[in-house]
Amino acid sequence: MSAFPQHFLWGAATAAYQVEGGHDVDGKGPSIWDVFAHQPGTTYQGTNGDVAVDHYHRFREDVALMAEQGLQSYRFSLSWPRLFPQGRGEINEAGVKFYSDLIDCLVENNIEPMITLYHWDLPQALQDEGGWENRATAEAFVDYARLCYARFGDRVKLWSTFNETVVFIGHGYITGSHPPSVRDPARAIQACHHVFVAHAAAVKAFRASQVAGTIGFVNVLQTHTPLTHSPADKQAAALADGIWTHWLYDPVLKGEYPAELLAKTQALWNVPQFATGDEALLKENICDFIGLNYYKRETVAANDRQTHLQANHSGERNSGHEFGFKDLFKFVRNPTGVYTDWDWEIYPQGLTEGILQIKARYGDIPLYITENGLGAKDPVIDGEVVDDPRIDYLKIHIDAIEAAMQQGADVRGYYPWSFIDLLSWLNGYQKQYGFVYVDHQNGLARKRKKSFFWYQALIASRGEKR
Ligand code: BGP
Repeated sequence: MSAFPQHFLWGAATAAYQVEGGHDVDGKGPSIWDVFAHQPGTTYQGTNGDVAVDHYHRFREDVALMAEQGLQSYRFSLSWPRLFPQGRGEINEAGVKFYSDLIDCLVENNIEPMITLYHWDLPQALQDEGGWENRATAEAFVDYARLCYARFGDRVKLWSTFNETVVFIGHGYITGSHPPSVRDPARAIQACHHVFVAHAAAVKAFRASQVAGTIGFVNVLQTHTPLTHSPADKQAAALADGIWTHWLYDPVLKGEYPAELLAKTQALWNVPQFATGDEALLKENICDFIGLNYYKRETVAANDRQTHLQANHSGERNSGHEFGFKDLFKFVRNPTGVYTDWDWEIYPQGLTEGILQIKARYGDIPLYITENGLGAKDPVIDGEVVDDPRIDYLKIHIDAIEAAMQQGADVRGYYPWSFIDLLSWLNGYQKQYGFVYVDHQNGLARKRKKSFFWYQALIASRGEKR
């Protein structure tokens, strides 16, 4: 008997910029990713989401595939500039219609929609006014959220506000590899604070709305293991936990920042600066669940020098460099680890450990595994996509979730990344994650991979058949 209950949701995930395409059609405004990816040298071989896999025009075909696979839930994000081309003000009704039709199509096929309001594609018009560093962006976000609750809340019960602060703030404002390409920790901390304010205010607005559902926040779950037993490496791993995890989970699950770190950032840089009422807003609007995106763990060591991020975006092993913050910590290669071609360590136990760490720190909060998957160049044999490594990866991670549930964790759903092959932000279309292959040489034709049928059988058996 598996530990997965009848009501457990077996789903899959995507995000707007990575699948939709239609970047400038039917009144959509530009997002920061549209602008960024059009600048030379920002992404792998100049790839962008202008067309992506054209889900905007082919969503009915894609939902039919989801239904055939037996998906019970589909996690996707809304493009804010498709709904508000200028970020606020005038509504683009064509954009509303697109999402409304998509939601109807899902519901008709008994697939529960799970909406992410923000998966990184901020309207460029708001970036031009300062983006997340400008508190007014948080206010615009709440108006945008209200529109979504009003137009889609009659059919959508599962909502989350933000996807992965560590990535869009960390890369946007610290490493500089995502828009708006800033490298300044103090600015990162203030921008991140406005994200927490936007989140809490959107949770408050959700509860004041008519929507009969739940709202959460999605974070990266990454466990940190010290490279050695030395006190310095142990301290480095603890710091990585503090900055990478507690700083980003505490405000949404406890309504406050971790006190020790807060004292440090305020002494160092005088951030985050709170406006009157922020503390109460965070405290009073703890979200209903947390979404966890798990791909890998990091091995951590003490570090005495600053290194700029140079990640592996080509899929050629060892083409990146180790990365760290001076006097805090660095991420290093685990000498005994098993790695993907993009140098991400495959370590399913980290998912069990991470879930249990969240439970230990935040109590019995409901959890959804909102992303998990293997990025790979899939093998093609006689025209069939034989993605056995993906099946193996997903299987051992489902086992890991089950182990956490057997130890009392309240996990309610699993959303492999991704339903369909899509654009990987900085790695192009060659880093494949999907159950469905997209043939870029043949009009973006869809093709079921081996993993499509494997997951279909798993869902039909409610997790028994792995
Ligand atoms: C997460 C993002 C996804 C997705 C995934 C895989 O951080 O939420 O949007 O892209 O990672 O990452 P990558 O595409 O870099 O391999």
